[in-house]
Amino acid sequence: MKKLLLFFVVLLLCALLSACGAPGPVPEDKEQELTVVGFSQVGAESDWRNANTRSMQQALSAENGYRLIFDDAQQKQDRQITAIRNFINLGVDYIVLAPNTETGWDTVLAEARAAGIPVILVDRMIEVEDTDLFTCWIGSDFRKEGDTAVRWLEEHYGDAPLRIVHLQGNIGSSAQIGRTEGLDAGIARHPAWELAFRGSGDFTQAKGQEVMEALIRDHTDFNVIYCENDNMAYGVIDALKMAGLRPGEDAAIISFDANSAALRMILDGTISLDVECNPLHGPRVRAIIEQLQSGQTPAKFTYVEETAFDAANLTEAVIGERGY
Ligand code: GYE
Repeated sequence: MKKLLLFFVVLLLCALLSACGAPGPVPEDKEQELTVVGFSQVGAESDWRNANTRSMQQALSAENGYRLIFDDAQQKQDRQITAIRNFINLGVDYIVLAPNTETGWDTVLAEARAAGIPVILVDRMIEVEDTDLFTCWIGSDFRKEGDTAVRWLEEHYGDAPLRIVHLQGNIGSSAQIGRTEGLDAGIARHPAWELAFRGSGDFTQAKGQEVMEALIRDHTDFNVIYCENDNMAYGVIDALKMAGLRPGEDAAIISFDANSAALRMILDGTISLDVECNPLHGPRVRAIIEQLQSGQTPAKFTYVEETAFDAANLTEAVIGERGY
């Protein structure tokens, strides 16, 4: 009798569970319909990066027909190489790579090619012997971003003496290389522009603040701070304020990315110029995958449209529409 009762209890439980749609593994046939994408992301060093990750996760969601395998490399190339090898072993349909630095990709990308897995590059560029090692690239023109910042400096200061503090992003990344090249070209054209200091803040707020604090201890003889991203600019601003200096008045702050928090700082005069860098690559990558799936050939290189903001053109509406 006890056994019979137990049998009915188990039966009832099973019926209840299936009625509630208890979570279980995705049925195999459903799973097989999903396009599997391995995404090797640089890290989570900045607001730009986090907005980029969210954009990829939203675009390559299960509802849209994808299974996204996400790997955060914590700004380390060797971790990205390991992630790519894992994706190859898993037999993913596509690999999306946001490369930390430009060089050192030939071997692992040759392995992906040998496995027949297309590699789509986003954000930063790579330098490889054979460009057939990747299917295509989509991202920003970082040199153009640097040139935009320099043009603004020229328009506002002309040939006036400038002592520029330059906080670089992580060395060897396209974003650092292009933005640095732009500034170097400007300095070369203007004998009165001097580099007061140059160092890397690795694109993070904490490092930006640390580098700036160390610098201010000995020198305050600068009037422009060129920060290669917003998060480093936030760190710099905190360091200046703690030292009793007034960002925006004692030194103009130039930044890159144009996150909404930084744009607000343009409205209150803390940041002078923010060159836009668009992180919303998710839908673009999805469109590329759809092109490939329907047998089309996407453009090898696609640069996204970007602008720049200062007090003269920025409005509340721009900030409201931003979403990151
Ligand atoms: O500017 C910075 C991020 O590669 C464009 O990386 C990206 C840069 C971006 O950490 O905030």
